[in-house]
Amino acid sequence: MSAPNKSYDPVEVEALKPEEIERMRDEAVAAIAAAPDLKTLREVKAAHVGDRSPLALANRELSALPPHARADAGKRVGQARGAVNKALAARQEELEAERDARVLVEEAVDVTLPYDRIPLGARHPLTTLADRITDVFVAMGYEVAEGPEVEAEWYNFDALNIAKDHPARTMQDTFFVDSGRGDGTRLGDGLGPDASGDVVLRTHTSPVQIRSMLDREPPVYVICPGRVYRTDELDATHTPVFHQIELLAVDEGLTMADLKGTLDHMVLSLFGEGLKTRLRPNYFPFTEPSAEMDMECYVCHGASVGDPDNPCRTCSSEGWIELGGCGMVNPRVLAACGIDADRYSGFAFGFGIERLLMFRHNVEDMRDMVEGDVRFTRPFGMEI
Ligand code: FA5
Repeated sequence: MSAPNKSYDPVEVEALKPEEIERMRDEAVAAIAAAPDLKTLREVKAAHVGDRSPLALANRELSALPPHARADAGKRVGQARGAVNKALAARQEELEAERDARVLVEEAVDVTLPYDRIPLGARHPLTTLADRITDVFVAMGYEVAEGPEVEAEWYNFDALNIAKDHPARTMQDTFFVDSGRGDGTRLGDGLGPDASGDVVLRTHTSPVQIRSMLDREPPVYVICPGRVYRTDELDATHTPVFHQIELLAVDEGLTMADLKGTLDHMVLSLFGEGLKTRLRPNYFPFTEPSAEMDMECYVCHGASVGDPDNPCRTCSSEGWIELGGCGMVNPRVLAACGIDADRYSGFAFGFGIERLLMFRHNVEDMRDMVEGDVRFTRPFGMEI
């Protein structure tokens, strides 16, 4: 058996000659240093560090060497590759820093320049608040119902058990719509099941209850947001055009307890947990019994009552905030809509959105809501 060939000269492998390795290294380092941008550097990397690069090929030649010569040559190739990788990483960092600095300059925004855009519009806070309340009930399975703002007297008053001589039916409270015919005929003639009468700008959203019951078979669960009109002067707490939201539920076996539970759920959804509600006796012709709904003041929780040192602006130190009217639907109203009042009962409530917006968002003057000044609406953003 012949002895290992210790006289084998590694320089005979062309690619592994020391000067050849140095040349490859220097060429690679020079190309890296000359790369003007990251794209070129990527190409240089592929050419000098990639699988087919001269140093990678030289590395593969190592296995052709006898073991004793391999260590030296391997060290040289390894050092050369290390130097190239180091140069590559340094140049990469340098070029990235240059790019970042350039982007910062090129994409700089001068925030001191004058504002030259038309500000984006936003939904009116009354709309977003009405939508939020509506959503609370839609999530419970209620259907949204709407009706006309120009309404026949029958729907606005008669069907709701509001007597012909009720003060709300006078021109002091209600906007009547002229027939324009000049012959004394009334626009509402023929409108509504037994209708003869005038046409009015609806004074509340309650006529939508009537339309909903006439349009559907019970059970009826509707939520009715809408615009209403009254001959009130515009001042800090009144506007002649305002918004209400009405709720109506008609089903078998509904009681005041269902009304109270529904009210509690609404207050929880709009103001958070732990607030009490209460019902105070009241009178509405279309509900019997009727009540005013109050909620505990969500700011002072009643702590301001009798404490002149800590007055509460939200509830005027009353401890309670009045929400609106409610009650069990008067059986006469059910009957006017063809619903069997012995089998079905219902509850309803209605309240003003402007008033709710005032105490929920500390708006002090209702006129701000109607003047259309974006400085009022903008802080509400697109949310409520
Ligand atoms: C009604 O309009 C009843 N339809 C509510 C109702 C529905 C009771 C269902 C029972 C069952 P009232 O007239 O109180 O009720 O008006 C309700 C709310 O409208 C008031 O609480 C108030 O917040 C608001 N409101 C009344 N007039 C104005 C006004 N001029 N400007 C702004 N909001 C008003």
